[in-house]
Amino acid sequence: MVIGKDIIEQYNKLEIENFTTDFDFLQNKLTKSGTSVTEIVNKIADFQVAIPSWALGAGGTRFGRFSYGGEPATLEQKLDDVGLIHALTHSAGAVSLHIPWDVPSDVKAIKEKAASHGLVFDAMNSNTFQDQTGAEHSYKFGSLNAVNEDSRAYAVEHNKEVIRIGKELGSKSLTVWLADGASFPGQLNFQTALSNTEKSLKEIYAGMPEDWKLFIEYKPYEPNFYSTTIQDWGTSFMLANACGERAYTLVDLGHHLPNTNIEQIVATLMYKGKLGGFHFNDSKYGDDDLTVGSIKPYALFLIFNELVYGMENNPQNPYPAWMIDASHNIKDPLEDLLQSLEAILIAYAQALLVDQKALKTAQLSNDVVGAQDILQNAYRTDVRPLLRAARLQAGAALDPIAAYRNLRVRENLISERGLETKATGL
Ligand SMILES: [Mn+2]
Repeated sequence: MVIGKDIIEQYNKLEIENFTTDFDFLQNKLTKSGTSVTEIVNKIADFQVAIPSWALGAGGTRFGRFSYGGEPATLEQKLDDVGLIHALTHSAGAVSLHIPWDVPSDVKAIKEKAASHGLVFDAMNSNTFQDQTGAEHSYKFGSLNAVNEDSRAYAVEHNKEVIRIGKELGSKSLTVWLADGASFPGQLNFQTALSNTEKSLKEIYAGMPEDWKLFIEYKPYEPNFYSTTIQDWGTSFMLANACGERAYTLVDLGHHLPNTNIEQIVATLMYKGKLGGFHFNDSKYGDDDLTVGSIKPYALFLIFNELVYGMENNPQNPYPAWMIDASHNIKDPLEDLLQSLEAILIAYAQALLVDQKALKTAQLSNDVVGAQDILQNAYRTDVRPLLRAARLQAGAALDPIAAYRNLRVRENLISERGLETKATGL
């Protein structure tokens, strides 16, 4: 199924009157306070978030998985699904592949398919957290940190293979997330594990083309429940520094212990020029991988406030790679992604509304009340008309979920692909 611009235009006609009323009201209000609405709308329209290839089917927990009809069974179909999301939102212009779940059999055809939907290939993701059928060495007791030299070499070689595939597709970065760690005290020597990981990452880094970046993801626990070798941003930062200039830390929102001040981590990394990538999701307790903005939208806004500040004030930091990293256990995966994109752009737009000059003045005079008011004035602004304006000018849907439902996209996908399909890797 492909959604043409003409069809979206028809749906937009149904909502244009309400949109215009809301937009005019907000535009007047913002213009009076000296905000350039056009500039903000353009920034929202430019903001593109990568969709990972594993997010298009139903996810699951260790208790099981409830499949969703019409799931994409092939890489081509996964690209088609991202294409649908991009057509409706104009904010999902990239896809992030997972190897070995998405090894392209015909690179040229895959590149053409992606281009036909206006998609580029963002960061490649390697997988050394599970053994594949016929694997010569096991990752059961670790991969880049393993005491077994063969497992380590095997994991490094896999990452080099991911780089080779990514190069053919036009990707420019590799994300490494490791499950490596220990489930019990005494199981491994922390220092040896860290030193092995550093050596392995350096080998991978040396295997990257000159114009590639390495993103090192961290996570405090799970699947190992006693220790994770790359447990926090500090460990990732240290390893990135050991690798070199083009190695960076990647922040995944769900990879923190409860109540961690993630916005401060973002600020610290951008100050040091080392925030390379960002994975969006939301959580109540742990790495819950829920819809972005569904549990802690204010925290998301505060994080975006630091991201916006960093993008404007830290030329030493590269423009971060954005990706949604969530699991859709009970929602239609595509609707879940549409909701997540909306939440990301709302937080971004609100952060763009923060009066940075006034905030600085308040901070310099220790006006604590004033500083809080400045942030919350932005947070409490209903910025949704700005998102709609950005979509309207790009030929996307004013209300993506309404359009998705009206066009009966899921029903169409089920009739094309059947009820029993299963996305690879899930
Ligand atoms: Mn992640």
